[in-house]
Amino acid sequence: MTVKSKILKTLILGAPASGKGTISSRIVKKYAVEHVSSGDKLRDHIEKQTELGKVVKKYLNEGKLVPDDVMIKFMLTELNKVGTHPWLLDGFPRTVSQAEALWKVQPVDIVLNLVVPFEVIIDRVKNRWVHLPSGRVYNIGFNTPKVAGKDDDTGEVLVQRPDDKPEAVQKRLEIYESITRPVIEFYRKKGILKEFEGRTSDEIWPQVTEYLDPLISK
Ligand code: G5P
Ligand code: MG
Repeated sequence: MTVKSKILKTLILGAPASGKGTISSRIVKKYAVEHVSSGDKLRDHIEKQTELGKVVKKYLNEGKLVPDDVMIKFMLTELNKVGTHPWLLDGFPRTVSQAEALWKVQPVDIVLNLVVPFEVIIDRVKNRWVHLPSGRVYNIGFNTPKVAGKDDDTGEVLVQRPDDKPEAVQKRLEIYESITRPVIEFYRKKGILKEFEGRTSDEIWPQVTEYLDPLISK
């Protein structure tokens, strides 16, 4: 059942492939919030070969961060488009400068941080398949598509992400450790951080609902 949300502005943080997209899609199904994923939006621009897509393609393919000035301008514009509807932001902010810029214009209410061991992550990206137009993700053996290589809803083709190649994954995890981890501390100091630990999304999901349920009006 979809219920009306009292939570207006939520962030989901976590290392690359920690399950942010997976947990976000469950949150969206259960609570009335709009999922805004920076990575999905950037991949859509790359696919459509827009001006922004051309600028950011190299960064994504190599697993590097898109420069702050580009990201801040892009994501604050995207959030404005959502207006007053409650949102769940995934993938942004991932530098302290981005977190500060967001805080100035849109202070968030709660921050969910997914804590998944790196060895689990490295194993799982090898089996990831994505439907680019919708951002739906599959993992062979976890949520295997009904027909191999095809999206369950549209039947369109699934692809593997260029940044899921081992060298790009390594780069993303290094960047996460050095540049994104301080963002967790930024929100811990604000007193709005809640952490969820587990090796699978099914282990993490009940913890998330237990935390969110009392914050939601039925
Ligand atoms: P993204 O797109 O934000 P990442 O690296 O943060 O990319 P990613 O890879 O999208 O995060 P996720 O959303 O945390 O991962 O995880 P997911 O997709 O749900 O799950 C990963 C896989 O595991 C899936 O196949 C899923 O089915 C599977 N899975 C989930 N749970 C389980 C489980 O329990 N068991 C198993 N076996 N499988 C499971 O950013 C991409 C790039 O965009 C740029 C950067 O270049 C970045 O590298 N970018 C930014 N640059 C600068 N600033 C920003 N703010 C930027 N935002 C994006
Ligand atoms: Mg994602």
